[in-house]
Amino acid sequence: MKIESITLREIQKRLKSPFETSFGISHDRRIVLVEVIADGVSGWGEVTAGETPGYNSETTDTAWHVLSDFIAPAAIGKEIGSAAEFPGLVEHIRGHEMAKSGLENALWDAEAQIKGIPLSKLLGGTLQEIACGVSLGIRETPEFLVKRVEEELRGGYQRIKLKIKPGKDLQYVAAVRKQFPGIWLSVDANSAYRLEDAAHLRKLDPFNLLMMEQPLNWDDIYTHSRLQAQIETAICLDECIHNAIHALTAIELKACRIINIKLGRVGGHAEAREVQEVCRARGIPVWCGGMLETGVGRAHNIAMSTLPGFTLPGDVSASNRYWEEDIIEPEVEVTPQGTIRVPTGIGLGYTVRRDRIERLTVRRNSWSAQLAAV
Ligand code: OSB
Ligand code: MG
Repeated sequence: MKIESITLREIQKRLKSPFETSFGISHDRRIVLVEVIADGVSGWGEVTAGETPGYNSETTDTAWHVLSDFIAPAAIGKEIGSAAEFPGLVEHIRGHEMAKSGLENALWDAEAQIKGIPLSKLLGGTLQEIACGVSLGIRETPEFLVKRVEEELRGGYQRIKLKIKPGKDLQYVAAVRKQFPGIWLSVDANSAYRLEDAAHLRKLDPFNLLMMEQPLNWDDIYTHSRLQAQIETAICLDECIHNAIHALTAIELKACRIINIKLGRVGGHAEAREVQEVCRARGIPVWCGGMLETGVGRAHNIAMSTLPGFTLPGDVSASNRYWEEDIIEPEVEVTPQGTIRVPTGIGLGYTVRRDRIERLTVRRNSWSAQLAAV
């Protein structure tokens, strides 16, 4: 595959409703989309960085900078055997996994189209339908949250995840658990607690949670191993796991019993597949996390979720939970059983709506192999 052109676009798009986590509130998204032309075929990827460095160290603007000044110049005009070789082109750039993932995933989409197969098949996926859960932001009161949970369960979702932070945890979990004793319920703290909170976090044990996601510091695997030894609830690591070696470290240290995989956080499909394999070989369930993506990122998440290690419902849910109008067609829909049917068309299996993207674009930058060669 020859990387003939790369185009970055920043689009701005308002979420239907604000989403509150322990690190802040997200409402107006600023999203970088990457379009690559390889062997004459156009592939799309999404950079999942947030507007602020509250989840990890990347932001929309750091991704724009690193893609524009380092990643695109390193990749333009290069010939690679497959998208799986892309990480080799950007090995010299430390970190910035979300920025790299935007271009790598666009190449995976292009390669699947060149080969005339769905992206899920190119990745080695086996599922035809994936199980869906939802992630619910922090609410004003436990009563509001219970109402939201009820709506999502009515929509068929198989697992409910509640965002928590100190002062907005026990009461909320207790209220939801009381109303819905039998559901798959989990919590996500996005690094809001410390090891000294172990006795407090142990109070969540009686609620029979499926998991507690990333309670402690975003880059600290070791202290999670200390916490896991003190609580019954299974810890799931999100922020801490940037690659397969991190996953192996966490498993061997017994820092978690479940891992969430996000394409952007691990740098793209190639590394995500490795993380999945490390976990699968050791009996650690994985599931696909979400970053409030548009349809482009969502379609990549769906393809990844078809790999055999993805045995728990993910955070990949319907487009209309996030957007008045998505940038793909058809939009991502969820069945009454809380599943998404994996598209069977080539590449992402959804049509990217260029007209809508153009309307939302606030800046753009392009590289072409001919110009790079001159
Ligand atoms: O930790 O999973 C997270 C959103 C932004 C940043 C981090 C996280 C989240 C979510 C939302 O939980 C998942 C989604 O619905 O896309
Ligand atoms: Mg999380």
